Amino acid sequence: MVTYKSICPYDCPTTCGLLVESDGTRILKVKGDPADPVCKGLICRKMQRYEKSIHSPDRIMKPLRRTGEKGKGLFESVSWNEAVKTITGKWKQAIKEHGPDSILPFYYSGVMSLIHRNCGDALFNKMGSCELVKTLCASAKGAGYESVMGSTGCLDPRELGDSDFFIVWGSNMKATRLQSMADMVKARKNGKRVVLIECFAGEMADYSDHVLLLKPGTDGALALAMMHVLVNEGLEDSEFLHSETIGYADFKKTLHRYTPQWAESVCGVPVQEIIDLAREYAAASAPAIILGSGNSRYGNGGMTVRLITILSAFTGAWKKSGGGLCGCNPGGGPYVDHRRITRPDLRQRGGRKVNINQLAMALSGGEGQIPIRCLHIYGSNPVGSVSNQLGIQQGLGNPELFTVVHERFMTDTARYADIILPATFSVEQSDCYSAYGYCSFGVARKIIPAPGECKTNWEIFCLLAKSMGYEDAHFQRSEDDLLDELLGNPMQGLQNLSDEQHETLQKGGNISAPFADHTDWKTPSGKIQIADERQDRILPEYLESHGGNQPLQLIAVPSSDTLNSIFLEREELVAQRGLMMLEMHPDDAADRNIKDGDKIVAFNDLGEVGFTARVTPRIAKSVVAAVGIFKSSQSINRNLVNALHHERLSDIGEATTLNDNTVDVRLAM
Ligand SMILES: Nc1nc2c(c(=O)[nH]1)N[C@H]1C(S)=C(S)[C@@H](COP(=O)(O)OP(=O)(O)OC[C@H]3O[C@@H](n4cnc5c(=O)[nH]c(N)nc54)[C@H](O)[C@@H]3O)O[C@H]1N2
Ligand SMILES: Nc1nc2c(c(=O)[nH]1)N[C@H]1C(S)=C(S)[C@@H](COP(=O)(O)OP(=O)(O)OC[C@H]3O[C@@H](n4cnc5c(=O)[nH]c(N)nc54)[C@H](O)[C@@H]3O)O[C@H]1N2
Ligand code: SF4
Ligand SMILES: [Mo]
Repeated sequence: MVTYKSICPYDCPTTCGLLVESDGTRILKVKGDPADPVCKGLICRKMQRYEKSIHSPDRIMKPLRRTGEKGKGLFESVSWNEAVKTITGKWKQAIKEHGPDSILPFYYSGVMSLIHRNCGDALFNKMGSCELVKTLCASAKGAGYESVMGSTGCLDPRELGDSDFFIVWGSNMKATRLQSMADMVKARKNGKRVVLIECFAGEMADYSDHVLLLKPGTDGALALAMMHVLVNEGLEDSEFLHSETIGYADFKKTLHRYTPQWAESVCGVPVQEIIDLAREYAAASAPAIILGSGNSRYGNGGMTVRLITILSAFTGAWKKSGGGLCGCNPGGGPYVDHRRITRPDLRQRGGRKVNINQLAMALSGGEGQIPIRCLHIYGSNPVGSVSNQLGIQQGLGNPELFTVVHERFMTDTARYADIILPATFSVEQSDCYSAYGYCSFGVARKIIPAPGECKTNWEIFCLLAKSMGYEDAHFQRSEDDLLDELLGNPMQGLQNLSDEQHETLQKGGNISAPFADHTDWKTPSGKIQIADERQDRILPEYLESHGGNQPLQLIAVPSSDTLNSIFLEREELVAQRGLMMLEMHPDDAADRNIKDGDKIVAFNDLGEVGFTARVTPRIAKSVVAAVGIFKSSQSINRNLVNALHHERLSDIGEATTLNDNTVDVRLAM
């Protein structure tokens, strides 16, 4: 038995280092690597039994061809040769009849390693197909932060040990940022305070000294009122604001409008709590705002993040180690040249842009639009994760659409495939990783052979390219060759490595990059941009979210026991998570005669979804929350929460607005 170093491949800010025991064909045990610079041995419970997922009896092991109605999940096995010939035959026909814009590649965050996540781009660039706009997660947050800070790295979580006050602004860190919790918990034991700003406080309430519950999508009002108080009471760092920002003088003139009384009427947080929070924030020397992504998934999400980011500059917090805003990208890279993977140079025509959040719309076609005839899905489960589930299922059910799904399990999306291709796990492939929440980079080589007839994303795109007749040398290499090319042509983040770090990358494992300089403002103006000339609204202001015509606001939040729709194969995690619940406030439940544990239906103009009610005072009034993504077989009426999500986009960043929907709820009959 040998122990190898590996890296967690999932969409989580950390890319934890793993120690993996193997006998050469199977993985026997997985644990956190104590020597890993980021996770220091602490991994979540999901990955502690990773081998159970890898060797799950439910894995798809062979290429499959549909035999029954779309969506029913009836398939027979076919050879790889047959599967590849069928796919490229359909592609060639679609290109001939409708042009390459009739082919839509679709992927998101199933695997986050750099080659296997992105390698399909090279083939679809060569083909000139549609281009997917990949804004399913936190693009409004990215756009809002970038407007103010450019590409300046955010506060590095490794600095949180120096912070003396914490605002956890809409993040269930225990589930989604476990490794950033330790310093905060320690600081709290030493008397430092943690304030949580949430719509649904859940498990983080136990780690906070004070919880502010607010109406969804109104955080911008709270941030504005805090800045109003800071200026009113002379608590802002005027010198910092004048020397390090642009637009402060004009912005300051607008702040008189945003009184705490006004904010209370918008976000529901009492005046005195707003004033106290502003004072406490100003009294701290190195306060950290830890920002989740939830409040950016609204029609006003980009503006909300702009305002919170500007607030983080108001008291000069960024001057101190531990002060500033954490939860965006801390920088440190780029480490490798992505273009060597995605090969934009192979594209000879601009493809039609399709926003990932509007898959249903794209599949339903429209007047004058080229119909999507071929859909190629990998590393994503849109039936469970993308807005307008019922619209997506209708689109996938179209007999004229040819769908390929490259998957490890029979997901709700795979059930609609014409061809399913069996995919691999991270330990069955070689790749490199860069964490999006830390300054780190790592390499993990293949440990065991892929079981059955499973193939990696890279292997499949090479086979498909060959069958399309593309002779580019790019598609004739192994993934290890491509990985060596990436490492042999390092970018800025890998150029000054120590011998020890070189050796780590050679053998496998994560290296930690130095702290980025958070006061070297990497913006077009060279300053923090309160005013941003590139925006429609040059000066930030309060914007309303999309909202809707139903009385309850619905938010969809991650679960501790799953990662989006990953880990649904793990019985113990699924059992621990329990039924598909809808969290609701006691007053809202009482108004509807609903008791804890009742079967209920949430509905709006898009659809109806069956849930079990969980009545809790930890949620704001008039808000309901659905925790985690489920399988349709776990749902009372086979619909999932995203059957209630519209396809509307955010103000900037073209992002999902999956938290910005309204519903009403009734007892199920
Ligand atoms: N265990 C686990 N870990 C995960 C994931 C998972 O599914 N499970 N998902 C991974 C992915 S893809 C991502 S993007 C990341 C991070 O994902 P995030 O989306 O940042 O997840 P959370 O940390 O739960 O933060 C979202 C929080 O925002 C709150 N919220 C919603 N709307 C509002 C609002 O208007 N205002 C305020 N103040 N709060 C609001 C929700 O109640 C929720 O607690 O996590 C990753 N890690
Ligand atoms: N209701 C609700 N909806 C959400 C969210 C939520 O919290 N609640 N979260 C949102 C967020 S933040 C995100 S990022 C998105 C994520 O949405 P998606 O990117 O669709 O992620 P998953 O639903 O986890 O599906 C990933 C699929 O990739 C497969 N996979 C994993 N590794 C590989 C591989 O190496 N090769 C191939 N071919 N497949 C692989 C997995 O088996 C899994 O079925 O969902 C969004 N949608
Ligand atoms: S899912 Fe996140 S916390 Fe769990 S091991 Fe992977 S990177 Fe670490
Ligand atoms: Mo995400």
